Amino acid sequence: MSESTLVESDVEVRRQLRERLGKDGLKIAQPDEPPLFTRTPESPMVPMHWRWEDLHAYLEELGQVLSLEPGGDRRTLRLANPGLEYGTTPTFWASIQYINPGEVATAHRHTPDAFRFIMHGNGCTTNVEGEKYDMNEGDLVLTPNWMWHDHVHEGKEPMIWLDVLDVSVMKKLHNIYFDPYEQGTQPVNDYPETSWREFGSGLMRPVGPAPRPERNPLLVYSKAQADSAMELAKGLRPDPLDDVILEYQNPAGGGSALPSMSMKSQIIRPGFQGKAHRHGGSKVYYVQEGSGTTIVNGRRFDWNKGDFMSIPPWATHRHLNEGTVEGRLFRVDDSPILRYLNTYHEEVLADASEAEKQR
Ligand code: GTQ
Ligand code: FE2
Repeated sequence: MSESTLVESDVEVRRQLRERLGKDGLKIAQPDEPPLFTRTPESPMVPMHWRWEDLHAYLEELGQVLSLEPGGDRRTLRLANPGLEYGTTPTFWASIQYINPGEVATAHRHTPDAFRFIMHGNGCTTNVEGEKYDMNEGDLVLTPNWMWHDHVHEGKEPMIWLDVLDVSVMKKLHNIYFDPYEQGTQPVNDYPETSWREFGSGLMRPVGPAPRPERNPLLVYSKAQADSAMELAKGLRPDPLDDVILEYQNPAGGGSALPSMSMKSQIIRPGFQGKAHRHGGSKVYYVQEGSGTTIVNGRRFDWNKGDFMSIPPWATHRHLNEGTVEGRLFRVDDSPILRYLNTYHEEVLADASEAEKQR
């Protein structure tokens, strides 16, 4: 028998086995399946760049035409990846929430961890289990899983913020739980902003045993503190990949602020030419201020204030700034999950030209 006949008969044998085995809930590998064990990660997620001018126009429209009540009492514009069936990345949904003055996003709790990074406006408060926090531009507020939360807008202008939930991975794990609260909103504790008053300095903490790191005791990170930390970091040796970069840390133990999500602040200064690199996991960037450029798999994203970008797993990318103003990026990535699984890998490329060829 010739080799090609052998191969053809193998294909036929496997096809016939597929029929029979399938009825018993069994499978064997088929030749037409895409390979699972690729040398390096392959992802159907595509690099994305959303421009603020487009997002803003849609948001203003949604603010007019969508009421809050259906759809879980939230008005959100979700950043979807056309390569994925679900999510902004395999781990997250990043959405932009829009709330009009006087509106109430009613209380509930859910298993996905969430955070908000405030983009525009003021006067809206969020209540996380009785701790009521003002939300001002550039603040980061956490809603760790299963904590009750509601948002009440007492200000005069619409408010816009970024929400990120680790809902793609939670859905994959079939681990979504959700409870609505009996009332619309929660009562406020006698001593509001407790977590902030206890742990917000980042330097001091309440006396007694050290808090356990599993549950971040701090719910809010202020813009002012992040800004001063970033100013200090400008005096450090530039990071060859990310220029100036710091992580929002869990003050108990120093890990990421949430178990699945690492939030970071980055400044790309004029003249910076970052090294091309790739790593496991996915990330989403929000351009907090200024402008710059990120080249992802050979596609050039010239970003400006208010834009969003997403980077797929193992995509080659580098940051640069050919302009005259600093670019300030807020970012979330899922590196804590991969690190927990002892499989976070990063590669810095000496020569990006080959890897950067448009894929
Ligand atoms: O504000 O509680 O974007 O529960 C998605 C789900 C926001 C929220 C989202 C949510 C929220
Ligand atoms: Fe929520």
